[in-house]
Amino acid sequence: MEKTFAIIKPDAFAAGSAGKILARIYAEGFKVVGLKKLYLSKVEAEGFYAVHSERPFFGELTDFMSSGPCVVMALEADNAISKWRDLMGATNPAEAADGTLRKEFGSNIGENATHGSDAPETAAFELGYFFNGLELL
Ligand code: FUP
Repeated sequence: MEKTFAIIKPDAFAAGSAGKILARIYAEGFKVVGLKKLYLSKVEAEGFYAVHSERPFFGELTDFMSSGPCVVMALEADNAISKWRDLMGATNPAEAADGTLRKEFGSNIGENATHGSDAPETAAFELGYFFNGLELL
């Protein structure tokens, strides 16, 4: 079993889509081992996305991620990292396949409803950024 880190981003949470997204997560066979609602500060969003700090969209991205509450989750499944990224779909909702979460709930490349770790190293960093060991029992 592998763990990955996922976010229901502020756009999807504000739209009232958190319940539908969680229902899909369970329907696809993930185990939810950690879950909490947070309202990130700008500094907390910058720390999370530090890997993108030199990218032109960093300011916009961290403004958006600190613009309202979100839901952070630790998901467990066989091949959870790629399984969750497949369920999310392409970064840009306009390019995401039918049936994916970003296609259904995303608006544009910035406001794209969900986040998921892209590799084991990023999953370890991101899970540790938001959850301590006791919270994932
Ligand atoms: P992903 O792994 O699919 O979330 O995509 P990236 O790691 O490439 O990008 C992280 C986030 O930055 C995206 F979810 C949305 C945002 N982003 C932009 O706002 N503009 C871009 O051109 C690319 C990404």
